[in-house]
Amino acid sequence: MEEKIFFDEKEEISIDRPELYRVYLLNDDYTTMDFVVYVLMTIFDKSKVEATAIMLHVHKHGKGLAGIYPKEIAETKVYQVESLARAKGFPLKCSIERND
Ligand code: TYC
Repeated sequence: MEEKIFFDEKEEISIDRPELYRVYLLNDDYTTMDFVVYVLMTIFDKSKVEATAIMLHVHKHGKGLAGIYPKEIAETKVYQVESLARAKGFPLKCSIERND
């Protein structure tokens, strides 16, 4: 997304802003609450209090926002979550949505 910023009539610069994507965690019946809190703290840099609140929101409502990032970083977060979960035998999944 390119945005032009005008300082006065003569001066003009262009800034490239990356498109941002929301990474959601999805609920399931098998991943433990402790593991979801651990994922939110280590991969999404949440405090224990924030991570617990997000995990409980996902548990109750089906999905919850873990973070908002440029596309490549969002995709990397999903890869990190899902491969760590798989390695531990959990079916935890994420989804990504453009943050319009
Ligand atoms: N529903 C899971 C349980 O009862 C906990 C859970 C929370 C799983 C959030 C996934 O993204 C998730 N153990």
